[in-house]
Amino acid sequence: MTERTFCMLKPDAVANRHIGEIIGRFERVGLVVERLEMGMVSQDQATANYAEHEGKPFYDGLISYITSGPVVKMVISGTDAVQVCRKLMGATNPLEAAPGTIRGDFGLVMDANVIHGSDSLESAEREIAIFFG
Ligand code: IDP
Ligand code: MG
Repeated sequence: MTERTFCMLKPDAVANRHIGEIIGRFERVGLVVERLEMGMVSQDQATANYAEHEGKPFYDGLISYITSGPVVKMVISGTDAVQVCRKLMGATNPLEAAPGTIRGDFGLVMDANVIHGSDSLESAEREIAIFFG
């Protein structure tokens, strides 16, 4: 099924100049970058996006990290886009992310794990609304 998902290159990916290489991986498998915007994540967007993690030990660090520098926000579409993006991203912890995945290849630690991607169609709809209105 054709789906739309939300992906975001986190501040470390932008700071380390990996924008082009990472977006290239999505295009290489045949997904389409429908919308793309570079900019800062507002406090409201950060707390809305990560509401499910409120109260966890890493939450405050996560919010300050995601608002710390420019990110690249994207709507990506294509067949099974949600699952394909998650597969390309790899496991949350770069230590466990397989080589060949985005987090496995561009990340080192959980605190700066390169990329965010919606985990379901429902999350995708919600997150696209948060970041693109
Ligand atoms: P996901 O990004 O793979 O969907 P989630 O469990 O939804 O992973 O966590 C959201 C984000 O919170 C992660 O991408 C990571 O940046 C951060 N995070 C999750 N667990 C930890 C942790 O144990 N320590 C530090 N940061 C974490
Ligand atoms: Mg998640």
